[in-house]
Amino acid sequence: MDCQVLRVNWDRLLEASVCKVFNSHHKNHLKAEAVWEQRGGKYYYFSTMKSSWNESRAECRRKGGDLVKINSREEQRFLEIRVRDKMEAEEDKFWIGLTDSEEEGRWLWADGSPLETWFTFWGQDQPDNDRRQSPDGQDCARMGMRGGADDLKCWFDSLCSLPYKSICEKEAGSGRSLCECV
Ligand SMILES: [Ca+2]
Ligand SMILES: [Ca+2]
Repeated sequence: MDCQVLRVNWDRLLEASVCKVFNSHHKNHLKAEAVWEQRGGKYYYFSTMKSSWNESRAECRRKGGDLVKINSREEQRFLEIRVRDKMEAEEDKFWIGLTDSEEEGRWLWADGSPLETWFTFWGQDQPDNDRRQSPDGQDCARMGMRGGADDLKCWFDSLCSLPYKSICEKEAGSGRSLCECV
């Protein structure tokens, strides 16, 4: 075998190994991606793990997203229906990326943008910063009405430290790779 042939064979072997690793990684990636639901330009992940608002947010970020920010009535409608299907009890609501923990009454989305007062879906008499559970009041928002929400209004301010399910969101396309080896 001359040097040229050996080199070609070596290159092919190397390429095959690299592709094998790459493809296996890619398959795992696609598998992980499969639990995210795609809608419009976004992916949503409905976590069944219950944790505090802060922990839920950290978990969304570890997954490459953040707690959901709701930008349109259509998005609210989609989420309201999905959450309704997933709720197992009336209090089984899902954290969303909305908090007034920095300053009482000033609601911010997780990305720091303010909640527009004309674009809210608070449930009846919410937010009420109810202090019965804790003197801290209620500074984090959950959503969901098991029986369906009147005019999509199903946000509730709740005690941030309580463990609940959550909705993560990320941009479609983020963290994805294309395999060109096969
Ligand atoms: Ca509050
Ligand atoms: Ca409340």
